[in-house]
Amino acid sequence: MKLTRRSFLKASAAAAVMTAAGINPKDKSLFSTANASNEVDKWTKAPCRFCGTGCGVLVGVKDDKVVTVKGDKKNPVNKGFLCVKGYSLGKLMNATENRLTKPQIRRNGRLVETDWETALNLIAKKYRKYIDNYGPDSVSIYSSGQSTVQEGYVLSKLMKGAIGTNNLECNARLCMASAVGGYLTTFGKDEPMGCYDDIENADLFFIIGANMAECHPILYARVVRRVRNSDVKVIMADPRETRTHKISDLDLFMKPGSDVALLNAISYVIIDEGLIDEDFINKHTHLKQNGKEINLDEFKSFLKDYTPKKAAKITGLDPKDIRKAARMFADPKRESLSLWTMGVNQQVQGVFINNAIHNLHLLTGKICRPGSSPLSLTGQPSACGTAREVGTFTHKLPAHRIVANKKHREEMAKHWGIDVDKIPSKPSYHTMAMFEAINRGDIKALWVTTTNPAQSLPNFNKYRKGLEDVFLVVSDVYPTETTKYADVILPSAMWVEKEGVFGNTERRTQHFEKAVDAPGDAKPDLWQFLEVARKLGYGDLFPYKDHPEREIFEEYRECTLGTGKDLAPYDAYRQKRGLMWPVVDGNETARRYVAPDDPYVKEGIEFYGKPDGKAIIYARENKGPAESPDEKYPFVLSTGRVVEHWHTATMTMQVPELKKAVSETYVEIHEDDARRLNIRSGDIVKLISRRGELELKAKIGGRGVPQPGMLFVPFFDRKRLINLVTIDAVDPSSKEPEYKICAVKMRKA
Ligand SMILES: Nc1nc2c(c(=O)[nH]1)N[C@H]1C(S)=C(S)[C@@H](COP(=O)(O)OP(=O)(O)OC[C@H]3O[C@@H](n4cnc5c(=O)[nH]c(N)nc54)[C@H](O)[C@@H]3O)O[C@H]1N2
Ligand SMILES: Nc1nc2c(c(=O)[nH]1)N[C@H]1C(S)=C(S)[C@@H](COP(=O)(O)OP(=O)(O)OC[C@H]3O[C@@H](n4cnc5c(=O)[nH]c(N)nc54)[C@H](O)[C@@H]3O)O[C@H]1N2
Ligand code: SF4
Ligand SMILES: [Mo]
Repeated sequence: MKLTRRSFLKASAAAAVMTAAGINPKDKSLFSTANASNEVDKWTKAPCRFCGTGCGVLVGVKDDKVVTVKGDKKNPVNKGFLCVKGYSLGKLMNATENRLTKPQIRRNGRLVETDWETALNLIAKKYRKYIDNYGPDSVSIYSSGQSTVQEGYVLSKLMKGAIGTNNLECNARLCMASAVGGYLTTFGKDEPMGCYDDIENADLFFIIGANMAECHPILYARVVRRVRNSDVKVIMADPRETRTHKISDLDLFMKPGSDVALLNAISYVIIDEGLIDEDFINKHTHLKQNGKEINLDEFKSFLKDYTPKKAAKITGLDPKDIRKAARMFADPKRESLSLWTMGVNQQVQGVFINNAIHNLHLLTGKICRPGSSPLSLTGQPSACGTAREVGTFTHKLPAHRIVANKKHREEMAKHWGIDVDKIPSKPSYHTMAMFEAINRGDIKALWVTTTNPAQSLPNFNKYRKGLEDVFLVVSDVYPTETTKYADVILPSAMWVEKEGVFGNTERRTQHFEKAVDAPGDAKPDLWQFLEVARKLGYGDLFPYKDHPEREIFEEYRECTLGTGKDLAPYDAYRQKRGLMWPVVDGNETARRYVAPDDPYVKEGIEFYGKPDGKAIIYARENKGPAESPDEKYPFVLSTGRVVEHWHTATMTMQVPELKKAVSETYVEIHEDDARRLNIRSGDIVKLISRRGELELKAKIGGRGVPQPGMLFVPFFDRKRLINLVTIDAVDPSSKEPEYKICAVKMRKA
């Protein structure tokens, strides 16, 4: 490991990352589109369409075609670099042969092409009929962290303000909900206090449950660059070895689902060895266990169940490594930055693990200063901007408001010019419950936009019937697993075929203009929503005319002012490379909760999400996963990603280089298990869980190596649906599914 680390770091950071990100730096083919040309009519700026990093892209357009894309050197996120997916955006925009270009409706069981008027009238007629006959809760919309801010705002207004139902959810439930739960419970407000600039200021990176090399390559590049300074250390906590480990100084290959035990043990050592910042703890925190206030001594005695020795039994780690990790993290000379993603969030203990990560920062006071922060990495390009900030969840209202809060409902009712009673005060269904309600027939109509649930929901066998029976509208850009079940398919414009705003991990709100026309009759999602809203008779609430994207954004912006997530006027985003909210008096905020950065804080640090300005250190027990391996199902199955593909790969499979690089999914197996079961790389094996089964190729060694007893399957392959096997158990508070852990057996097929 160390040798690779040294040689990895010796290469230029950019080249190292490109290799980790699957790009051969010498291969220029991806960097230009099929009809590449040096001549362009215009360049427009946009955030990348893929991950939540939010890299800046310059889009070169000629004759209404994207002819080239390049990294935007002026964008502080990526300073001109892009990963393999960012570079492929040009090809993606030109790969129109498989695009949906005409609306379709189902007639006598078959999907047939139609015109927009017929398709939209049908949707309005059905939605109206169900609302009138069965009430507003009989209809629903399932949206996305890839929807624009404007799309999300209109959906919220349509569902909550016009129709009067909280049946609005989005795929960020499958992704960021546990991170939201962590920030909310610990700090009283959602979203990170830190920013990417913390990477250049950190001396210790604690990367837990994140494969940054493949999933956040440009942030990984920034970490790699920082790590080349030999004093900077990296701790990796992941049960599986990944490309990200190339920079690791201390590997914690703990048992899947033992994160809380590991983190509690680190807290134990921090307190036991006197590495805490007692002044910080007294001034800025209080402690809680099971809803009751406790003091530091009581917290200490709670942690006695997690001494490194005891935790070693749960995690399978060497107690010495746990101590070492604690000392490295808490070293007063170091600024410590925690980074995590789905390895943490996608567990039934997701919120507790988030709390336990925050604890490390609160115990040591390593927070709210350059280089020290708990920075949760966001998955989708606008999971923050749209899903979390606008709030396209059942329990939320725009600008971090919640439906259960009377004042929040009143504020939004006033803002929307509606009767406050229109907005139901109780959340209805979180995502998995919504699909259960669809199964039961309680929800009769579902509109899916910018997400592909038939491939991405866990335990899909259970939810198929519902999708077959419900009146299903799907807005997408390609035919997908989900469009198979559709009654209406709406061909949609994507990325720079429309105008919008995304919000990334570091609270940076970024604008993109329409650069080219969508192919065929494809239309922007926003236009679709507004048309149907008007056809449903809510035209008065949606009066936007000349420039809907701007008018909607300004309307949304107004309700962010004074809430702590203040946005700037639309034109500021058109000009700038994004701004980090809160933006007050034209100034963005790099770090929240601390003066003078945060305009909401007068002096020092104040966690103003809590009434007393103090964050909470939680005593959280380690309970483990919903389904542990046993004699019958002896393996832990984990699922996730590869750098070349985006989720269900509808888009990345259109780019020949990406398709060729990884054309089908596989199961990673540790060599000891493979030997024992006489399985070789390339053999077809069968994975069987209590819920479903799947045949796929075995892979031993390579970019990911799970620990013995663990298997890992990327979920991008629509021909081999691993979500027939996964479990739909959810975290009891965030309702995020446990994609990372379920029990399976494996045999040669
Ligand atoms: N190339 C690419 N990039 C993407 C995406 C994509 O589809 N493709 N999607 C974006 C989105 S929406 C998201 S959410 C992010 C996801 O980004 P990541 O979370 O980084 O990616 P995953 O592969 O889902 O899982 C991360 C790691 O969790 C580990 N893990 C499994 N079980 C456990 C456990 O019990 N504990 C811990 N600590 N770790 C565990 C796995 O071994 C894996 O290495 O990526 C974003 N970026
Ligand atoms: N087994 C397993 N399953 C998982 C996960 C896991 O780790 N393991 N991770 C979960 C997570 S974190 C996430 S975020 C989800 C993601 O799951 P999904 O959201 O279902 O996956 P995507 O492929 O991103 O789906 C986006 C869809 O929108 C379409 N699209 C693209 N642009 C536009 C547009 O502008 N308008 C419209 N209307 N459509 C557009 C694309 O073609 C695609 O079909 O998957 C979850 N599922
Ligand atoms: S790191 Fe993410 S945002 Fe940046 S280019 Fe790659 S996919 Fe796009
Ligand atoms: Mo995600």
